[in-house]
Amino acid sequence: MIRIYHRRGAGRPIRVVWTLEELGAPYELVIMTPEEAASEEHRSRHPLSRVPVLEDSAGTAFESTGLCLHLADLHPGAGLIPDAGTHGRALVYQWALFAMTEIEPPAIESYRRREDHPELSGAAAQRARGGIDAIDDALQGKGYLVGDRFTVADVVVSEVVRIAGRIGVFESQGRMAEYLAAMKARPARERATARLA
Ligand SMILES: N[C@@H](CCC(=O)N[C@@H](CS)C(=O)NCC(=O)O)C(=O)O
Repeated sequence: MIRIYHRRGAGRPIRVVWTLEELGAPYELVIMTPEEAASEEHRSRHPLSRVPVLEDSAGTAFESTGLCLHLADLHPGAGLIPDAGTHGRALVYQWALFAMTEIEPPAIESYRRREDHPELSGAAAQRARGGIDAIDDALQGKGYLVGDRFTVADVVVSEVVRIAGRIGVFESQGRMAEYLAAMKARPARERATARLA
């Protein structure tokens, strides 16, 4: 049985729990207090004491996007990820890693520096918005990022962009607002939200 470690209020574990819900795979969710997340026990699961962490009979693993990709791979029949070696698979890697490197870090930097260094914060927000604009362009005429079906890239990208919106780095409108609303309304995401509450 897969076990996912979450800390109440943490924004990234939903990526993994949503993926599990899309797959219909059984899992156990451990919701830790801040003290439990900071404990030596949790540090043995994650060297920086972060969440999410996945644990199964083989051991522990961390990094939300890596976990989503891994879970999709465990259930190839579910169609959440194209076959390894295909162009579709390359695009899933492309967008998931693009969100994690080109959008999430500058968005978080912008939020953290907003008071002590507004100029740096503004420049970082600009970088994050550039990445979000690229996603917006890729969604032109499409409901999903890769091909014509929902993939794990949509989980990662929509959650990263949603966090950027929540922390005030950009305001979603038009196509991006519609995309985020459609992703949020997926029954599997709603179940994930309810489990994490
Ligand atoms: N890149 C990591 C980031 C994990 C992360 O920073 N998680 C936050 C919660 S959303 C956390 O555990 N923060 C605790 C801390 O920074 O001490 C991932 O995507 O899994």
